[in-house]
Amino acid sequence: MADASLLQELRGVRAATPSVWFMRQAGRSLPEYRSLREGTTMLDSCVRPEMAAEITVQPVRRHRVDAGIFFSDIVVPARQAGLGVEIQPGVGPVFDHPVRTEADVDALPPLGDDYEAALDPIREAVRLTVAELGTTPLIGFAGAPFTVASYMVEGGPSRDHLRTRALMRSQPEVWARLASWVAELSGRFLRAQVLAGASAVQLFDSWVGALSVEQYLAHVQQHSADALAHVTALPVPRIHFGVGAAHLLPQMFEAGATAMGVDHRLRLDHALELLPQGTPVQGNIDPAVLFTSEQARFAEAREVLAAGAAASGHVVNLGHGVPPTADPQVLTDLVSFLHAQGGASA
Ligand code: 1CP
Repeated sequence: MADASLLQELRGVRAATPSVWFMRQAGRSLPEYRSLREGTTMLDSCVRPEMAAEITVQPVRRHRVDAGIFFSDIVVPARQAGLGVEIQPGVGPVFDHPVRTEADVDALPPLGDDYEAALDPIREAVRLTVAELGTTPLIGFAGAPFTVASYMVEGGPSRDHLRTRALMRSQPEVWARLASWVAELSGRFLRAQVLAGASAVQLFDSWVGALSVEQYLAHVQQHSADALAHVTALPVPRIHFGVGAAHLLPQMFEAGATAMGVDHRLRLDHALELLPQGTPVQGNIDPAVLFTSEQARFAEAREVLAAGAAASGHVVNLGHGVPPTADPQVLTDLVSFLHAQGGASA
């Protein structure tokens, strides 16, 4: 069977019609999500295979996007490994015991057979999703070591990731052990999804933009590479994405990506100048245009297509996730608009 257009673009082969999916396409912007989730906590919904599969398929059905993004969260692996973590509504992931000292790192659970077994509901959810999606590809994902470790060190969401960045500088060996643990945690979560049927992966290093190039190279890049190494032997494209991380694009690519996700702060043609020739890119419609006139929205979509036209492959996405307040109809109409445009091969 021929690859879906979206996978072709990720492999650097242009298709006749633009391909599109949205980060956070599942979730709170959809009424069918809110009603299905009622009475179930976010993290419990991630380990109920039927529910996770249904939530993953909802936006594909509704918006006709070209891929599903597996419904889960970057802290699900930590939870399955036995850490106390919840997603607090309106806040985000919150850990019971922040990891800040050498003793805290010593106390992290080993990632042995118990962890592999705890990933069974994830494998089952992926299998159900892939069966339901048919020819539409499923993108698996994991959080990158810096972003996941930041939640663990800070205890929850943080604006500046100060404690994490201080740990990196003051106790680099403690940081390195924590980041290695997360790389193994996330890497095995990624691999489980691919072996169960996901046909591409995205490594989310959402908060890595907080780091300088020097700090990234010294303390983070190798750990992200270790996470991605869990799937490099498998035949799936590997997208790497960060927010506000334009200054890190080449280094993030070198961590073992095959395609780069770009946020809305950097035009795709400028991103291409920073990346090795032939790198497929993903992005980067400003989520703010979901709240403007249709005319402004479609103008932005056209500009993004034009800026990506020179790439070997381009998958359209938003520059970051769908805000919970977005009108779902606006997303559906944006997908139809994009599909009506000729691709770069046309
Ligand atoms: O109750 C709810 O509905 C909670 C909202 C929610 C959802 C729907 C959270 C809490 N996570 C998710 C699902 C999720 N998270 C997905 C799958 C669905 C999809 O994309 O369609 C994915 C890929 C993630 C990944 C994720 N979680 C990231 C990386 C992507 C990004 O947005 O940068 C991050 C940083 C998280 C942490 C997180 N989880 C949830 C929230 C509100 C946050 C961010 C909190 C913060 O500001 O730090």
